[in-house]
Amino acid sequence: MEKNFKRTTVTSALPYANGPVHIGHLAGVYVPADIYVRYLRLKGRPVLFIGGSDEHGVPVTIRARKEGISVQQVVDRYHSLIKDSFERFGISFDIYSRTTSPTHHKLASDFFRKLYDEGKFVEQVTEQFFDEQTGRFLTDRNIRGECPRCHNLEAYGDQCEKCGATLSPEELINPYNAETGNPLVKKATKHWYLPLDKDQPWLEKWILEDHKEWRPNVYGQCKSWLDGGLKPRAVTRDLDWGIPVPVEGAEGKVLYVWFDAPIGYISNTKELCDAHPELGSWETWWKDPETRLVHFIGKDNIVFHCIVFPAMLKAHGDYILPDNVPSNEFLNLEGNKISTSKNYAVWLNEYLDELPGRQDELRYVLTANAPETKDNDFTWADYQARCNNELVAVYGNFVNRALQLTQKYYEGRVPECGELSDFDRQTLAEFSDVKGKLESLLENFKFREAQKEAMNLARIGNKYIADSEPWKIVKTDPERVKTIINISLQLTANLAIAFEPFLPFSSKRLRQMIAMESFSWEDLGSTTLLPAGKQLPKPELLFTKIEDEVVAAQVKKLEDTIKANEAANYKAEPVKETIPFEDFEKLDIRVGLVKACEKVKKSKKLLKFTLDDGSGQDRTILSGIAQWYEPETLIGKRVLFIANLAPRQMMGLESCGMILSAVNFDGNLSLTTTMDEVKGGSQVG
Ligand code: B3M
Ligand code: ZN
Repeated sequence: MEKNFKRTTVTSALPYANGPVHIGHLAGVYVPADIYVRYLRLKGRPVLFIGGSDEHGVPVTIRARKEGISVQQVVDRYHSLIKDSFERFGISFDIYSRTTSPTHHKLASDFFRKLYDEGKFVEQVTEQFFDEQTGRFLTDRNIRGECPRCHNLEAYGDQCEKCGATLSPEELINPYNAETGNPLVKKATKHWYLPLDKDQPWLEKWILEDHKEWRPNVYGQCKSWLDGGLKPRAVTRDLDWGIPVPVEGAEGKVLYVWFDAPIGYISNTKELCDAHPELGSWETWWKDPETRLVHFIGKDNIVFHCIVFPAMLKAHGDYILPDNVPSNEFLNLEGNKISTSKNYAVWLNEYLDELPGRQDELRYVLTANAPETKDNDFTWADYQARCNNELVAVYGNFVNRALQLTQKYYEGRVPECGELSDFDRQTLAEFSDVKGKLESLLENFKFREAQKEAMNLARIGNKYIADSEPWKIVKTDPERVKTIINISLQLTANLAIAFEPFLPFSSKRLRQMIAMESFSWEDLGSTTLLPAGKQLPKPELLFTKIEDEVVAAQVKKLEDTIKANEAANYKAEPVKETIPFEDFEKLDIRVGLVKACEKVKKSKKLLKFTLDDGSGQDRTILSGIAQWYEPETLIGKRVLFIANLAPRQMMGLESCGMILSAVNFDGNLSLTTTMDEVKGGSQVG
């Protein structure tokens, strides 16, 4: 149902303040939200863009205990890191606040209390796992124990990572606290539940009938929750970090993080509007039916934004419900899952430091490859290819040609546009419908397609200059060349507008290069943006290439992380069966001095060693370590070898013995040697 709204409240998921923001968050939530908001602002539509950090919940408390600092210190650190990175990256929030703010504590607490007073919750006492030594109740993920199926001793309360079984903490044998190792007991505790089962009928109508336009992934997830039948959900927890439950006798209990966090959107709007009366009352942005509410989120947050939060808003009364919840799927990284706990990610703060001034490059690639309908993969090779082949070679190249020719032929002054040829008209016609196309894509949250359309403008421009070849006719038909350059400059000005929501940094630079002081979205498609005679400053390059070394360094960083994780998780193979000493004595291990070493022809694996084994005669041994060592570098080294192994034929050569190497956890081989100088032929034992 199309409705005319007067204003839009845009929220983006509040990231947990337990680590920095990474490209997965950006692609899923913040870049699309920012594109949308920038577009609405350009259109002159009233909009607020609300962000903030989610500073409650269990993960921040775990991080604090691990690092031996207070939870407040953890959230302070990550809140300012995240806020600062978003700012540097051009995510144009109207406010970026936090859920530890006094405004939020009061608003969330009052929200709960109103529902409580009106009897909207059900109270229930249940038995939960409790650690008597720390005096804490535990969440499923913090409980470990023996898996009832495969007897893995480290299964989690919700899942066994060894056999893949989905578990509940009750099923674990000998459950213990994952952090402290303490055994757990069951203890009764009271909590407040939101009876979602009662909301089922109106939610079904509101989502399944009235919001068929929601993205299929969002609609589908809602449908499967609803089909499964909604159950009451606890909105309080036994925890000492969070917003205290404002009810007598609820000491030691706080609001569940997923109860307070979405209210954070409202609190942050209030904080903003209270400080800026010109924006009107915060209530207009949350309660007026003529306000459109849009939540940008990742796919793991769908149920909370489409079912739980609307049920809370409805229970409270007065509030509007979201009109759309554009949620993306996940972004992977070089074929692997992005993981905060495994430190496997491209972190925004590091990207900004390591590739300074390249915000738009990342924004471009994340949108071009956005996981709008399915999970997608970010690779550095694709990043480089898109930057170099699209931003530099298409957009940058067109702009640069238009501006350079203006300098060369007209000393930087915009030439007059003369009579149009058929080709000019055809080019301008291709151009004129771009505004409509972009608008319909952007309004329907199809950012990937929309950015493609904007890039298409630059392709049209490139083709226009290439086909009209002004450099060939500049002497013979100067009037025609003026028209060609004029049109190219008008197209350039259009690009600065079309790309503004997507690539705000380069758009701004481009506007400076064409001395365009003011502009609006409505100008898009116009061919008279730059008046003839206007003096343009000296142009610079809009984009520069991403060099191979830059990409190689980023790929190496990720590979190093994977290796570090593998090393951290490495468990040595179980020791083989015990043998008597006499069996060991049968082996004759010795030191050999490498006299010569070379590659074995036609073999990728083998090196041929010539050893001084103390016998006065050279000994030849072939060893499969060519992948790890350059043969020349081994000459003069002492290696350990088994001297009494029966000779073997390999690649037409006889190998007399076996050189010993250690096999690292990652499969890499390392030759063994002695600490001190030892003569060839010395026995090892
Ligand atoms: N902090 C979860 C997340 O970052 C949560 C979002 C809250 S939005 C109200 O995925
Ligand atoms: Zn198991």
